[in-house]
Amino acid sequence: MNIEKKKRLVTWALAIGLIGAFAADSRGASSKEPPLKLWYDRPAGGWHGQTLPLGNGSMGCMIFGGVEKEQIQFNVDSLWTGDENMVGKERGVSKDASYLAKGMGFYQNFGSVHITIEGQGETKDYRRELDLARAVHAVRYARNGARFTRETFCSYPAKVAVMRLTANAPGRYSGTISLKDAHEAKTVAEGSRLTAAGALDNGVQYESQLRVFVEGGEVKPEGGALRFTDCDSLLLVLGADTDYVMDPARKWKGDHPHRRVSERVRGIAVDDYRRLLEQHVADHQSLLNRVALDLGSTDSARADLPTDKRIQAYRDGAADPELEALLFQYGRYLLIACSRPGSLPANLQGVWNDSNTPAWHCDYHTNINVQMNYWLAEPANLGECHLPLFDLFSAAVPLHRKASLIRFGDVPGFTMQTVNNIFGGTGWEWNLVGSAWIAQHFWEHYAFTRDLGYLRETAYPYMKPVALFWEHRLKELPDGQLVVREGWSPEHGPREDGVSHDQQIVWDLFQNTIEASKALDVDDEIRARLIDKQKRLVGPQVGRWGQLQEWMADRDDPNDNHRHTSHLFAVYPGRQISPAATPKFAEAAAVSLKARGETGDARRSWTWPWRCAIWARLGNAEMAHHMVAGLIRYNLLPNMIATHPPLQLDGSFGITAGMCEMLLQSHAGRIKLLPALPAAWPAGSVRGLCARGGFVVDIQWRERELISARVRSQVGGEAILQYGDRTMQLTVHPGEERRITPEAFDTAVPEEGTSGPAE
Ligand code: FUC
Repeated sequence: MNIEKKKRLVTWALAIGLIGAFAADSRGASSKEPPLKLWYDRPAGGWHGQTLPLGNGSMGCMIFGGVEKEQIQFNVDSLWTGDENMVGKERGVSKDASYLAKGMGFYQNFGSVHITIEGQGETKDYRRELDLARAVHAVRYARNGARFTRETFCSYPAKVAVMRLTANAPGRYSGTISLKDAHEAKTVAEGSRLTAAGALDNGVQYESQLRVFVEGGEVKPEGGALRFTDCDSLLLVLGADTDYVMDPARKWKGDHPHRRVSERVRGIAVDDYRRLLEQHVADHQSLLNRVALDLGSTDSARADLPTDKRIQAYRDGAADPELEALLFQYGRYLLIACSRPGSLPANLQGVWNDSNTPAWHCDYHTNINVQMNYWLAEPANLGECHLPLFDLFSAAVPLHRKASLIRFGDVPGFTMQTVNNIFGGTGWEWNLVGSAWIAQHFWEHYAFTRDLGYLRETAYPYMKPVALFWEHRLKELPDGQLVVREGWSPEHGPREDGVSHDQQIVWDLFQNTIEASKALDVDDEIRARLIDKQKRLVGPQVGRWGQLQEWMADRDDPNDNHRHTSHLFAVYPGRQISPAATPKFAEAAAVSLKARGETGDARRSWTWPWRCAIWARLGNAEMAHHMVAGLIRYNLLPNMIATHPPLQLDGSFGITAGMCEMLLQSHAGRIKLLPALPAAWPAGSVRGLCARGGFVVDIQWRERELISARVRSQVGGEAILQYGDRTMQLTVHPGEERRITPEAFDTAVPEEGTSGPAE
């Protein structure tokens, strides 16, 4: 930055310091967050891409919003066919789809609630919306002289979905309600309750119950359904569960869900709606409101368009920073809706699925997808939502260990195959570095929270055996260097030694395990061995056209637009390559990424977010933003969920993570403010992003320059803050918040702290 620019920045920062502080003080940073609503002027025409998602971690609902026919399709995360899939494991490397289908099983559709509403006359002023700020879905319309409102939410504290139908005139609701089980279990109607219970072929038992309360009029059973007549309002309470428990020692099976589901729907009365709603909104906002993002405003005519038309306008070239901010918060909203403490982790479709044979089993893919689902959790201030990932993968360790012994002989530790179910079952192609990539997540939760108890009890017990597996399995080359044997650059290329993706993940695993053992002050000997082995790993290599090689042999094709960018792991989500510490490799990574292009196979739900984060780490703000735009242009459904196709939630979660990397980075021993701020976001603010070391950061900027930042920490600590090419040393005491203005940064930039490889 030249001196003139710096002076202007300082004067300006001082001049508006007061204004900045004023705006910042109401909610910690600017409170100018755009409305967080998706809305449509017609009901969903079909489930895929049009219905709107609600969820409470375990339970997911997709709402259609029809006027005469409403439908709530619902799921519970543990309704799966399949088993521990041990037979498959004996086959080792296998592409046999039939074995995959058998033991792997599929995530199942649970069922749907259908409401028919009798009435005549033309429908006017129809609107359905999803309010991300409250996690409430609403349908509004006018008909036959009355205004109708329908609100739905899915409550984490109450563990039920709730729908309330009201009108501003009495007696307007007559019709039927039915509960359709997706496995054809019979629905029993009794009083004002519908119950459907059954069991899957693998023995998983499940039950759903719907209770209906009416005001005015009456409700009574009719066949296997309920009929309501002349009601002023209706309240529907839906509970559903299975007998799954996340415990292999109990064969993944607990009590029949009947009692639990009955209790959930029983405790509720007709006038409980307000209480349930308030409790739900407070719970949701305790997570959602931690982060606010303002990327600048959109022309109001465009911002007011129904969301599907607004996405189309964006595709046609209209700038819409508010839509980009909405996309950011949607990723956070969706993670809150499908991954809460006690639930299973988010699968390929989060928790939303209307099929009993969904694409890719709707599973946990460990070669990019499940990891990308969780990239946002820590930086976007949703650390608790990360926990279900640790729960399931920790519970699966005995199975993964058993499978690894069968496949690899007498090895320490464990790894897994590419696809994983909820019973510790794993199938299709050994993903040798799968467990090491999952181990990175265990480490990251500690890196962000500095929770030593968690590191000791949860993370390190997972990381250490994985590190031992790799210590044992590496192959020594004649020159003493170490390679991963028979690896695979995911879904791209043959099995061979020294694949870059594998080398980089093992490097990352060793680095994290070394740091973890140091933090816990344990396993000195293992640490010394890992330090030695990490140094001897074959490192990144620059190939003949200046690219970062995907394999040890220099055979990358510059015209290859394959979707995976596995050899760029070291840039993101790894930390082995960075522009400051390893500039030549960073340059080569940019050459490789550029060559992958953005057409054909490069257009997938998850390709844009990964590339966004990599470009952000490489400091290329415009390319990072181009990736945000690419996702919106080519891979967003009308309901704003990312599509592979079909819908795949990794893209929705990943883009939030990528945008975090554009605004704040903390992987290289320092906290970088606005490392990749694009021209499209000249002024704005973000409140509540997390940085490694236990810091929470707010940033305000104007004319693409920092105005002020706030850094706070519950645990306290020291950090180097960087803005542009200037740094400052910061100490934050536990519970303290520090306000920083641009003039606090010194010009001197100390060497960036990293243990990256020599170039
Ligand atoms: C990986 C990817 C595919 C898809 C699948 C679910 O195998 O290569 O593109 O996302 O996961």
